[in-house]
Parts: sequence; C-alpha cells; structure tokens
Amino acid sequence: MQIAIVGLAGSGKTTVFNTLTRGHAETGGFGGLELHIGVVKVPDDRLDRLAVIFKPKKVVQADVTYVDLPAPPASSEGRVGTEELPAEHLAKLRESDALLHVVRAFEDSSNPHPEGSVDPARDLERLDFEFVIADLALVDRRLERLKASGRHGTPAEREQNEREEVVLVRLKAGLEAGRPIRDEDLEPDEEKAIRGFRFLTQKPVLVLLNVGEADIATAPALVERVAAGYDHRQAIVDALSAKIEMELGELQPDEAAVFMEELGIEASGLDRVIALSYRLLGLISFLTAGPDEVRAWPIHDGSSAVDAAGAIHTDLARGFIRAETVAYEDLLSLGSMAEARKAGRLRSEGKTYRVRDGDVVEILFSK
Ligand SMILES: Nc1nc2c(ncn2[C@@H]2O[C@H](COP(=O)(O)OP(=O)(O)OP(=O)(O)O)[C@@H](O)[C@H]2O)c(=O)[nH]1
Ligand SMILES: [Mg+2]
Repeated sequence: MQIAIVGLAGSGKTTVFNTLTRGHAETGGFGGLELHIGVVKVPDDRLDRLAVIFKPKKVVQADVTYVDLPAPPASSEGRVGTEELPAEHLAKLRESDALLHVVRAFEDSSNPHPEGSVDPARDLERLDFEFVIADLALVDRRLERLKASGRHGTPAEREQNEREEVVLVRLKAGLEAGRPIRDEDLEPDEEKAIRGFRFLTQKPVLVLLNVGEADIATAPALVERVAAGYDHRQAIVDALSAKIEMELGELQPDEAAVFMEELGIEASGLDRVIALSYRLLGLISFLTAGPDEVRAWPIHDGSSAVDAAGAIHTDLARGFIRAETVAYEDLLSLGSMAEARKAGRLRSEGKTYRVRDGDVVEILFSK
C-alpha cells in the first residue's frame, strides 16, 4: 500500500514525510526534484499486548509506504502543471493508492507564502484543480484514440470500446465541471473499465492542514471550516503541526513529554495521521500470533478468510481448509488460545467468512 504526499511548493510535504518516517530528508526547497520513499510501521498496541501472552521471537507491524513528491513545477502558462512533472514522478503518483495532500496553514514571516497570504482553502483548490486538469487530459487523449480506432477490432472489442467511451464521456463532463472522479457514482463494471487509468482524482485523499506551532489549539476549528467547504467522497480533512511533530520525533520520549506539556499538546498527531491514512486506504488488520511471531496483516475491509490466507502466503489460500478465529478482545480477556477454545470463543470459519479488524486468525491448510 502506497500513499503519495502531494502539495504546493513549500507547503511542508518533506517535513510531513520526515515526521511520518522519522527521516531526515532536507526541507526548505533544498530537496529540489528529489523523490523520497519511506516505509512506516502502523502503530498497534494490540500487538504489544499479544506479545505479552505469546512471548514471540519477533513482532511485525503492518506498514504503509509513503512517497514524498516534489511540488509540480510552474508550467509555461504560470500554473503548477502536473503535466510538467518528470515521468517517473507522475508514474509514482498514478501508482499510489491514496493521496496525502499537505496544505500550508502556518504563518511564518521569515518564510512568506509565495502568494502573499496564507489561505488553505485557496491552496487546496488550486492543486485539486491541477489534478482535475491532468485527468481531463488523459480522458481527452483516450477519447480521441477511441474515436480513431474504436470502431475496429472484433465485435467484442468494439462493444468494450463503446462501453468505455460512455463512461469516459460522463467523467469528462464531471471533470469539466470541476468534479473529482471519486465523487461519481460508478457501477462495478464501469469502475473496472477505467481502473487502468489510475486517475488522480479517483484516489481517496487525506487533506492535512499544516498548522503553525502557535495554532495547534485552534486547529480543530480550522479543520471544521475547511472540511465544510470540501464536500467530497473518500476525503478526510485533518491538521498537523508538521515542524513541531518532526522536532518531537527527534527527541527522547521523556524530553518529548516535557516539550509537549510546554506546548499544550496532549498526544502526538503522528499516530493519528498514520491511523487515518490506513483507514483511508480502506484497510483493516487481522492478527496472527504464535511463539515465532505476533503480526498484523493489512487487508481490505470486506476481505474473506481465504483472502486473508492469501495475504500470508499463496499456498495457504490454495490449500485452505478453515480459519480458526478469535476476536482480539476475547483472546486478551481469556488469556490464551486454549482458554478461548474452552470458552467456545475460538470459532471455525470457512472460506467466505468476512474477516474483521482485530481477528486473531490461524489458517489450517493442506499442502
Ligand atoms: N513555521 C513553520 N514552518 C514550517 C512548517 N512546516 C514546514 N515549515 C517550513 O516550510 C519550509 C518548506 O517545508 P518543506 O517540508 O521543505 O516543504 P515542501 O512542501 O516539501 O517543499 P518543496 O518540496 O520545495 O515543494 C521549510 O523551511 C520548513 O521548515 C510548520 O509547521 N511551521
Ligand atoms: Mg519537499
């Protein structure tokens, strides 16, 4: 699972990336056109509690990959043009499963906003507009091609082309009205017909308002205001003071606690952002626990027991017999698998069982 960090120049993308990955990529525009990639472990205190019960050799958290992209350069028309992005960056952007859109909300007189004022709603709309333009260009190109060659081929191919054309014409109208593709009602077969394009405005988005260190207390009000004007599907608005979070991440835990108290910060925003992006991706975790390993496995919400088996290993899906499952809370309160079994809490589930977040699962399979 991969999330692309996007945002206008100087909005704090690399600072957010460093915060999330505890990395040290250079900020302040020195990154130039460099692309940063980092893997983030998803915090999950259930793993720690299970580790107390199972005393495993290792604990493995779920992870999410974050890609920090440089801001798109100004285009020849003076816009920030995604079409001017280096091909490699555009490919990273398209292949990502979701976007983390960092928007500048911090005031800093030593680092003035290029527009002369800090206006998160304006900046948010500006980059979103670029994504709409980028998708529209893709739709137009494909429609041209379909017009030129879509009437050729076998009847089945022609029928498929016609179906695709109908969907694209609809998307085009929406995009021209400034509507992201994620807001469209698409039937499953329509969704399938356009999946290969990996449209930018179809990706779920977490809008992260990067607030100044002095504005942490008023951040919730700002989030509410921006969210009220951002009525889109699969979109979450939240705030983070990225610079402070990055600095907190560099301190020892006890030093960080003192610092947080001085600033009036109750909890690190970092874990919240990671958890939100995980949710945005539509992911849940099922758990496995034993003497070797206690581990969280990310799967899409709605996955079946056999999907879960396949996430561990294809052999487990192929030879799937059944899944022995106990809810994390039950396991924790009963203290062991054996006790859970005695209490009738360890269930035997078949292939189609819908796995729930926190299910502790053991897959029985034949080789
Ligand atoms: N005061 C303040 N400054 C911040 C904050 N977040 C980022 N900055 C500063 O803003 C500048 C730009 O931050 P970056 O993280 O490099 O921004 P970016 O979006 O990666 O920039 P480009 O990659 O050049 O587009 C740096 O000087 C940061 O220190 C913040 O929360 N408060
Ligand atoms: Mg940067």
